[in-house]
Amino acid sequence: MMLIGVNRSPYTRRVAITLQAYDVAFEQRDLSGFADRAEVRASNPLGRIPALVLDSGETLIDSGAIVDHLDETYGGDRPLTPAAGADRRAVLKVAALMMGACDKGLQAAYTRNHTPAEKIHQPWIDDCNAQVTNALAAVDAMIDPSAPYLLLGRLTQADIAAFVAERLARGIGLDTDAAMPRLRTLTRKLATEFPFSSTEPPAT
Ligand SMILES: N[C@@H](CCC(=O)N[C@@H](CS)C(=O)NCC(=O)O)C(=O)O
Repeated sequence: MMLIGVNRSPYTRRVAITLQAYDVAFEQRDLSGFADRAEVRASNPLGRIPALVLDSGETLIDSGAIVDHLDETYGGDRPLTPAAGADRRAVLKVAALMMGACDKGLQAAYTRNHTPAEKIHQPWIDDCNAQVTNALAAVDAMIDPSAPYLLLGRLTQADIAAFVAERLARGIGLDTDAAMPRLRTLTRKLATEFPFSSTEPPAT
């Protein structure tokens, strides 16, 4: 199995953490959606990372679809996304909030990085960043500081999505220690666990 993408990408790292959590062997090609356009587009016509090439040769795209496949294939009776019911809805809601926060944070960053300076519309960037902040604050408010994980007393896709979103938020300058202290405490703890520590991207 080959994971295409760099772990700097919250979407790629979400998949890498999931593979490690399930103890699935995989190789990784550290390709970036922007620096390695042609190679990424050869795996995903949309030109985005991550893609996951299965041993059968089939290629999956989009982190949500990929983790869904991994949950189904390797999750057994305790998948990282519960199979049904209220627990499933709760995990999917946190994942949607957190991956949506990643989308908004990256929209702001792409606007800054890919738009001529005179065309940058700061209110749009501010609004994206406000959406990131609100989503993270909503998840922060769900956290019981005495619980080991965000939901269900065990590691789920909610923790993985919250981890990558909080990391992205810090990367774009949000002070999560001050604004989301419970979430930050959780991500500090998760960072010591193998699926998270082993997927830490190199410092740039
Ligand atoms: N919804 C997608 C988003 C993937 C995504 O936006 N990846 C970024 C890297 S962080 C990318 O490849 N961007 C290049 C582009 O959009 O052209 C997922 O969950 O996998």
